[in-house]
Amino acid sequence: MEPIAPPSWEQWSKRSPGVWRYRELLPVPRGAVPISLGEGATPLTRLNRIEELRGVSVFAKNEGVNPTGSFKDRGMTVAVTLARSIGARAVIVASTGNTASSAAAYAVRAGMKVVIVVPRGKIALGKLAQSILYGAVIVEVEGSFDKALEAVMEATRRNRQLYPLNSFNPWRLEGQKTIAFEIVEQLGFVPDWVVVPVGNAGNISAIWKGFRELHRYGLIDRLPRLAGIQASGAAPLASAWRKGLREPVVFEHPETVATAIRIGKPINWPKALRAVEESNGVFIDVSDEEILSAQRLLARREGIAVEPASAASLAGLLRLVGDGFIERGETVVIVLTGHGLKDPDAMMKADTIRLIARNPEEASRIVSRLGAPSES
Ligand code: AN7
Repeated sequence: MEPIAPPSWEQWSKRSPGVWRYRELLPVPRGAVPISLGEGATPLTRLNRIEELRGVSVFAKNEGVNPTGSFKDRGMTVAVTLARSIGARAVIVASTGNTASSAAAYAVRAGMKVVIVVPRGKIALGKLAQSILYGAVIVEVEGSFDKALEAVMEATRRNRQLYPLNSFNPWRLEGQKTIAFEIVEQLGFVPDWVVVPVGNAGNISAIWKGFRELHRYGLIDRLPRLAGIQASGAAPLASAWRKGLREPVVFEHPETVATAIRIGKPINWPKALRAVEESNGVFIDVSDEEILSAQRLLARREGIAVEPASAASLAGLLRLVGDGFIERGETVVIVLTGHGLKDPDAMMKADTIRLIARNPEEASRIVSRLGAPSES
Protein backbone atom coordinates (compact mmCIF):
# COMPACT_ATOMS: atom_id res chain seq x y z
CA MET A 1 0.00 0.00 0.00
CA GLU A 2 1.35 3.43 -0.93
CA PRO A 3 1.64 5.69 2.08
CA ILE A 4 -0.42 8.86 1.99
CA ALA A 5 1.61 11.86 0.84
CA PRO A 6 2.47 14.04 3.83
CA PRO A 7 1.28 17.61 4.23
CA SER A 8 3.64 20.52 3.63
CA TRP A 9 5.96 21.88 6.33
CA GLU A 10 3.57 24.77 6.70
CA GLN A 11 0.57 22.55 7.37
CA TRP A 12 2.61 20.49 9.81
CA SER A 13 3.73 23.54 11.69
CA LYS A 14 0.13 24.38 12.61
CA ARG A 15 -0.33 21.15 14.56
CA SER A 16 0.81 20.65 18.12
CA PRO A 17 4.44 19.50 18.21
CA GLY A 18 5.61 15.96 18.95
CA VAL A 19 5.66 12.52 17.38
CA TRP A 20 1.96 12.49 16.38
CA ARG A 21 2.32 15.69 14.42
CA TYR A 22 3.69 13.44 11.66
CA ARG A 23 0.84 10.93 11.73
CA GLU A 24 0.57 10.58 7.93
CA LEU A 25 4.08 9.13 7.95
CA LEU A 26 3.38 6.72 10.82
CA PRO A 27 1.99 3.21 10.27
CA VAL A 28 -1.13 3.50 12.41
CA PRO A 29 -4.57 2.23 11.40
CA ARG A 30 -7.14 4.93 10.78
CA GLY A 31 -9.16 5.59 13.88
CA ALA A 32 -6.58 4.15 16.31
CA VAL A 33 -6.23 6.45 19.30
CA PRO A 34 -2.56 7.14 20.09
CA ILE A 35 -1.26 5.86 23.42
CA SER A 36 0.71 8.98 24.24
CA LEU A 37 2.49 10.74 27.08
CA GLY A 38 3.44 13.80 25.05
CA GLU A 39 6.67 12.42 23.55
CA GLY A 40 8.90 14.21 21.07
CA ALA A 41 9.14 17.98 20.54
CA THR A 42 12.49 17.93 22.31
CA PRO A 43 14.78 20.97 22.33
CA LEU A 44 17.48 21.50 19.72
CA THR A 45 20.09 23.51 21.59
CA ARG A 46 23.08 25.30 20.08
CA LEU A 47 26.31 24.40 21.86
CA ASN A 48 28.49 27.47 22.06
CA ARG A 49 30.83 27.11 25.00
CA ILE A 50 32.89 24.06 24.02
CA GLU A 51 35.92 25.57 22.32
CA GLU A 52 37.28 22.11 21.42
CA LEU A 53 34.61 22.15 18.70
CA ARG A 54 36.80 24.61 16.75
CA GLY A 55 34.31 26.55 14.70
CA VAL A 56 32.07 23.60 13.87
CA SER A 57 28.45 24.63 14.37
CA VAL A 58 26.93 22.10 16.77
CA PHE A 59 23.35 21.57 17.93
CA ALA A 60 22.25 19.04 20.53
CA LYS A 61 18.94 17.20 20.10
CA ASN A 62 18.08 16.68 23.75
CA GLU A 63 16.03 13.48 23.84
CA GLY A 64 16.49 13.22 27.60
CA VAL A 65 13.49 15.49 28.11
CA ASN A 66 11.06 12.88 26.79
CA PRO A 67 8.39 11.60 29.24
CA THR A 68 10.50 8.72 30.57
CA GLY A 69 13.82 10.43 29.90
CA SER A 70 14.95 8.91 26.60
CA PHE A 71 14.32 8.81 22.84
CA LYS A 72 12.76 5.37 23.29
CA ASP A 73 9.40 7.04 24.01
CA ARG A 74 9.09 8.07 20.36
CA GLY A 75 9.11 4.47 19.22
CA MET A 76 7.16 3.17 22.17
CA THR A 77 4.15 5.44 21.59
CA VAL A 78 3.79 4.04 18.06
CA ALA A 79 4.54 0.38 18.90
CA VAL A 80 2.21 0.31 21.91
CA THR A 81 -0.54 2.05 19.93
CA LEU A 82 -0.20 -0.70 17.29
CA ALA A 83 -0.09 -3.43 19.93
CA ARG A 84 -3.26 -2.05 21.51
CA SER A 85 -5.04 -1.81 18.16
CA ILE A 86 -4.49 -5.53 17.50
CA GLY A 87 -5.72 -6.43 20.98
CA ALA A 88 -2.43 -7.31 22.72
CA ARG A 89 -2.82 -7.69 26.48
CA ALA A 90 0.80 -8.14 27.53
CA VAL A 91 4.11 -6.86 26.17
CA ILE A 92 7.65 -8.10 26.71
CA VAL A 93 10.98 -6.46 26.03
CA ALA A 94 14.70 -7.13 26.53
CA SER A 95 16.59 -4.01 27.42
CA THR A 96 19.70 -2.31 28.69
CA GLY A 97 17.28 -0.10 30.65
CA ASN A 98 15.71 2.73 28.69
CA THR A 99 13.52 0.58 26.47
CA ALA A 100 12.35 -1.19 29.61
CA SER A 101 11.26 1.92 31.48
CA SER A 102 9.64 3.36 28.36
CA ALA A 103 7.77 0.12 27.60
CA ALA A 104 6.63 -0.03 31.22
CA ALA A 105 5.17 3.49 31.15
CA TYR A 106 3.36 3.10 27.81
CA ALA A 107 2.04 -0.35 28.70
CA VAL A 108 0.51 1.13 31.84
CA ARG A 109 -1.06 3.84 29.73
CA ALA A 110 -2.53 1.18 27.42
CA GLY A 111 -3.79 -0.99 30.26
CA MET A 112 -1.42 -3.85 29.41
CA LYS A 113 0.86 -6.04 31.49
CA VAL A 114 4.59 -5.63 30.91
CA VAL A 115 7.54 -7.95 31.40
CA ILE A 116 11.09 -6.62 31.06
CA VAL A 117 14.21 -8.76 30.76
CA VAL A 118 17.45 -7.00 31.69
CA PRO A 119 21.11 -7.93 32.29
CA ARG A 120 21.56 -8.43 36.02
CA GLY A 121 23.54 -5.67 37.76
CA LYS A 122 24.19 -3.87 34.47
CA ILE A 123 21.23 -1.53 34.22
CA ALA A 124 21.54 2.01 35.52
CA LEU A 125 19.80 2.73 38.81
CA GLY A 126 17.37 5.34 37.48
CA LYS A 127 16.10 2.98 34.80
CA LEU A 128 15.59 0.12 37.23
CA ALA A 129 13.85 2.43 39.68
CA GLN A 130 11.49 3.74 37.00
CA SER A 131 10.57 0.23 35.91
CA ILE A 132 9.86 -0.75 39.51
CA LEU A 133 7.68 2.32 40.01
CA TYR A 134 5.67 1.67 36.83
CA GLY A 135 5.00 -1.83 38.12
CA ALA A 136 6.78 -3.91 35.48
CA VAL A 137 7.56 -7.57 36.10
CA ILE A 138 11.37 -7.63 36.05
CA VAL A 139 13.42 -10.64 34.98
CA GLU A 140 17.17 -10.28 35.45
CA VAL A 141 19.53 -12.54 33.48
CA GLU A 142 23.25 -13.08 33.90
CA GLY A 143 25.42 -11.73 31.10
CA SER A 144 24.81 -9.08 28.51
CA PHE A 145 21.76 -7.60 26.80
CA ASP A 146 22.27 -10.12 24.01
CA LYS A 147 21.32 -12.94 26.42
CA ALA A 148 18.21 -11.04 27.50
CA LEU A 149 17.18 -10.64 23.86
CA GLU A 150 17.63 -14.37 23.22
CA ALA A 151 15.36 -15.06 26.17
CA VAL A 152 12.67 -12.71 24.84
CA MET A 153 12.77 -14.18 21.34
CA GLU A 154 12.37 -17.67 22.74
CA ALA A 155 9.59 -16.58 25.10
CA THR A 156 7.55 -14.96 22.32
CA ARG A 157 7.90 -18.11 20.19
CA ARG A 158 6.50 -20.17 23.06
CA ASN A 159 3.81 -17.78 24.15
CA ARG A 160 2.04 -15.88 21.38
CA GLN A 161 0.17 -13.78 23.96
CA LEU A 162 3.36 -11.85 24.66
CA TYR A 163 3.74 -8.98 22.21
CA PRO A 164 7.45 -8.21 21.66
CA LEU A 165 8.59 -4.59 21.82
CA ASN A 166 12.24 -4.93 20.87
CA SER A 167 13.56 -2.98 17.91
CA PHE A 168 13.19 -5.95 15.57
CA ASN A 169 9.61 -4.72 15.90
CA PRO A 170 9.58 -2.21 13.00
CA TRP A 171 6.99 0.10 14.59
CA ARG A 172 9.51 1.29 17.17
CA LEU A 173 11.80 2.54 14.44
CA GLU A 174 8.85 4.22 12.69
CA GLY A 175 8.33 6.39 15.76
CA GLN A 176 12.04 7.08 16.21
CA LYS A 177 12.40 8.37 12.65
CA THR A 178 10.56 11.52 13.81
CA ILE A 179 13.89 12.66 15.30
CA ALA A 180 14.94 13.40 11.70
CA PHE A 181 11.73 15.29 10.99
CA GLU A 182 12.17 17.49 14.05
CA ILE A 183 15.83 18.19 13.29
CA VAL A 184 14.91 19.55 9.86
CA GLU A 185 11.95 21.53 11.18
CA GLN A 186 13.89 23.08 14.06
CA LEU A 187 17.08 23.80 12.15
CA GLY A 188 15.26 24.94 9.01
CA PHE A 189 17.76 23.02 6.87
CA VAL A 190 19.54 19.67 6.64
CA PRO A 191 22.74 19.50 8.74
CA ASP A 192 25.99 18.22 7.24
CA TRP A 193 26.27 15.55 9.93
CA VAL A 194 24.09 13.74 12.44
CA VAL A 195 26.01 11.98 15.21
CA VAL A 196 24.26 9.10 16.99
CA PRO A 197 25.35 6.66 19.72
CA VAL A 198 24.90 3.07 18.56
CA GLY A 199 23.92 0.03 20.62
CA ASN A 200 21.41 -2.23 18.96
CA ALA A 201 21.67 0.07 15.94
CA GLY A 202 17.95 0.78 15.69
CA ASN A 203 18.03 4.52 16.20
CA ILE A 204 20.62 5.33 13.55
CA SER A 205 18.62 3.20 11.09
CA ALA A 206 15.40 4.97 12.06
CA ILE A 207 16.92 8.44 11.72
CA TRP A 208 18.22 7.57 8.26
CA LYS A 209 14.77 6.30 7.26
CA GLY A 210 13.31 9.61 8.41
CA PHE A 211 15.67 11.67 6.27
CA ARG A 212 15.14 9.36 3.29
CA GLU A 213 11.37 9.79 3.51
CA LEU A 214 11.60 13.57 3.62
CA HIS A 215 13.84 13.39 0.58
CA ARG A 216 11.48 11.06 -1.27
CA TYR A 217 8.56 13.44 -0.68
CA GLY A 218 10.59 16.40 -1.89
CA LEU A 219 10.54 18.09 1.52
CA ILE A 220 14.34 18.26 1.61
CA ASP A 221 16.83 18.30 -1.26
CA ARG A 222 19.90 16.78 0.37
CA LEU A 223 20.82 14.21 3.00
CA PRO A 224 23.16 14.41 6.00
CA ARG A 225 26.15 12.17 6.67
CA LEU A 226 25.74 9.85 9.65
CA ALA A 227 28.36 9.13 12.30
CA GLY A 228 27.60 6.08 14.49
CA ILE A 229 29.48 6.11 17.81
CA GLN A 230 30.13 3.00 19.89
CA ALA A 231 31.98 2.40 23.15
CA SER A 232 35.33 0.68 22.63
CA GLY A 233 34.35 -2.25 24.86
CA ALA A 234 31.16 -2.86 22.86
CA ALA A 235 32.07 -1.91 19.31
CA PRO A 236 30.91 -4.58 16.87
CA LEU A 237 30.10 -2.11 14.09
CA ALA A 238 32.98 0.31 14.61
CA SER A 239 35.41 -2.66 14.59
CA ALA A 240 33.87 -4.02 11.39
CA TRP A 241 34.05 -0.58 9.78
CA ARG A 242 37.71 -0.17 10.65
CA LYS A 243 38.52 -3.59 9.18
CA GLY A 244 36.39 -3.03 6.09
CA LEU A 245 34.11 -5.97 6.97
CA ARG A 246 30.49 -6.07 5.89
CA GLU A 247 29.18 -7.70 9.06
CA PRO A 248 29.66 -6.97 12.75
CA VAL A 249 32.55 -8.25 14.83
CA VAL A 250 30.61 -9.90 17.65
CA PHE A 251 31.65 -8.91 21.19
CA GLU A 252 30.82 -11.93 23.37
CA HIS A 253 31.46 -10.01 26.61
CA PRO A 254 30.73 -6.34 25.93
CA GLU A 255 31.81 -3.97 28.70
CA THR A 256 31.48 -0.21 29.04
CA VAL A 257 30.49 2.49 31.52
CA ALA A 258 27.80 3.38 28.97
CA THR A 259 25.55 0.49 30.00
CA ALA A 260 22.79 1.58 27.59
CA ILE A 261 24.99 0.59 24.65
CA ARG A 262 26.66 -2.42 26.24
CA ILE A 263 25.59 -4.64 23.34
CA GLY A 264 27.81 -7.11 21.51
CA LYS A 265 25.55 -8.32 18.71
CA PRO A 266 23.37 -5.49 17.37
CA ILE A 267 20.17 -6.83 15.89
CA ASN A 268 19.65 -3.98 13.43
CA TRP A 269 23.18 -4.14 12.02
CA PRO A 270 22.23 -4.66 8.35
CA LYS A 271 20.05 -1.54 8.30
CA ALA A 272 22.59 0.51 10.21
CA LEU A 273 25.48 -0.52 8.00
CA ARG A 274 23.49 0.41 4.93
CA ALA A 275 22.48 3.75 6.43
CA VAL A 276 26.05 4.72 7.22
CA GLU A 277 27.31 3.54 3.83
CA GLU A 278 24.56 5.29 1.87
CA SER A 279 25.10 8.51 3.78
CA ASN A 280 28.84 8.44 3.16
CA GLY A 281 29.26 8.39 6.92
CA VAL A 282 31.41 6.58 9.45
CA PHE A 283 31.38 4.33 12.51
CA ILE A 284 33.95 4.96 15.24
CA ASP A 285 34.39 3.92 18.85
CA VAL A 286 35.41 5.97 21.87
CA SER A 287 36.89 4.95 25.24
CA ASP A 288 35.06 5.09 28.55
CA GLU A 289 37.37 7.95 29.61
CA GLU A 290 36.42 9.96 26.53
CA ILE A 291 32.74 9.28 27.25
CA LEU A 292 32.91 10.40 30.89
CA SER A 293 34.96 13.46 30.01
CA ALA A 294 32.44 14.44 27.30
CA GLN A 295 29.63 13.93 29.83
CA ARG A 296 31.27 16.44 32.21
CA LEU A 297 32.00 18.85 29.38
CA LEU A 298 28.34 18.95 28.35
CA ALA A 299 27.18 19.42 31.92
CA ARG A 300 29.79 21.97 32.97
CA ARG A 301 30.06 24.07 29.83
CA GLU A 302 26.55 23.80 28.42
CA GLY A 303 24.30 22.86 31.36
CA ILE A 304 23.04 19.67 29.74
CA ALA A 305 23.10 16.46 31.80
CA VAL A 306 23.12 13.24 29.83
CA GLU A 307 23.80 9.62 30.60
CA PRO A 308 27.12 8.13 29.40
CA ALA A 309 25.72 6.49 26.24
CA SER A 310 24.52 9.90 25.08
CA ALA A 311 27.84 11.54 25.93
CA ALA A 312 29.35 9.10 23.42
CA SER A 313 27.84 11.37 20.74
CA LEU A 314 29.91 14.32 21.91
CA ALA A 315 33.00 12.17 22.51
CA GLY A 316 32.70 10.87 18.95
CA LEU A 317 32.21 14.35 17.55
CA LEU A 318 35.28 15.65 19.39
CA ARG A 319 37.31 12.82 17.90
CA LEU A 320 36.00 13.47 14.37
CA VAL A 321 36.72 17.19 14.72
CA GLY A 322 40.16 16.48 16.18
CA ASP A 323 40.97 14.17 13.25
CA GLY A 324 39.81 16.83 10.77
CA PHE A 325 37.08 14.50 9.52
CA ILE A 326 34.45 17.10 10.38
CA GLU A 327 35.52 20.58 9.39
CA ARG A 328 35.11 24.17 10.51
CA GLY A 329 31.95 25.70 9.06
CA GLU A 330 30.04 22.42 8.93
CA THR A 331 26.79 22.04 10.85
CA VAL A 332 26.40 19.01 13.10
CA VAL A 333 23.51 17.70 15.17
CA ILE A 334 24.45 15.35 18.00
CA VAL A 335 21.64 13.20 19.34
CA LEU A 336 21.64 13.14 23.14
CA THR A 337 19.61 10.01 23.69
CA GLY A 338 19.03 9.81 27.46
CA HIS A 339 18.86 12.03 30.55
CA GLY A 340 21.70 12.27 33.06
CA LEU A 341 19.40 11.35 35.94
CA LYS A 342 19.05 7.86 34.48
CA ASP A 343 22.48 6.94 35.82
CA PRO A 344 23.27 8.50 39.21
CA ASP A 345 26.37 6.30 39.66
CA ALA A 346 27.91 7.73 36.50
CA MET A 347 27.21 11.31 37.63
CA MET A 348 28.87 10.60 40.97
CA LYS A 349 32.10 9.68 39.17
CA ALA A 350 32.71 13.33 38.28
CA ASP A 351 35.30 15.21 40.32
CA THR A 352 33.84 17.70 42.75
CA ILE A 353 34.42 19.92 45.76
CA ARG A 354 32.37 18.90 48.79
CA LEU A 355 33.11 20.52 52.11
CA ILE A 356 31.61 19.19 55.30
CA ALA A 357 30.61 21.44 58.19
CA ARG A 358 29.59 20.22 61.65
CA ASN A 359 27.32 23.17 62.41
CA PRO A 360 25.90 26.38 60.88
CA GLU A 361 28.76 28.55 62.20
CA GLU A 362 31.35 26.37 60.59
CA ALA A 363 29.32 26.24 57.36
CA SER A 364 29.11 30.03 57.20
CA ARG A 365 32.85 30.36 57.91
CA ILE A 366 33.68 27.98 55.07
CA VAL A 367 31.26 29.64 52.67
CA SER A 368 32.49 33.18 53.36
CA ARG A 369 36.10 32.09 52.88
CA LEU A 370 35.28 30.70 49.42
CA GLY A 371 34.73 34.23 48.04
CA ALA A 372 33.87 34.95 44.44
CA PRO A 373 34.58 32.20 41.95
CA SER A 374 37.65 32.91 39.84
CA GLU A 375 37.27 33.49 36.13
CA SER A 376 38.00 30.33 34.20
C1 AN7 B 1 20.57 6.32 26.04
O1 AN7 B 1 17.14 0.35 26.20
O2 AN7 B 1 19.07 -0.81 23.62
O3 AN7 B 1 21.40 1.83 18.72
O4 AN7 B 1 17.45 -1.69 25.56
O5 AN7 B 1 19.39 3.78 25.88
O6 AN7 B 1 18.92 2.13 18.83
O7 AN7 B 1 20.07 0.57 20.38
C2 AN7 B 1 19.11 1.33 24.58
C3 AN7 B 1 19.84 1.97 23.63
C4 AN7 B 1 21.68 5.05 22.80
C5 AN7 B 1 21.40 3.01 21.48
N1 AN7 B 1 21.49 5.82 23.86
O8 AN7 B 1 20.31 3.02 20.60
C6 AN7 B 1 17.69 -0.48 25.46
C7 AN7 B 1 18.66 -0.03 24.48
C8 AN7 B 1 20.74 5.40 24.90
C9 AN7 B 1 20.14 4.14 24.85
C10 AN7 B 1 21.13 3.80 22.70
C11 AN7 B 1 20.36 3.31 23.74
P1 AN7 B 1 20.15 1.82 19.56
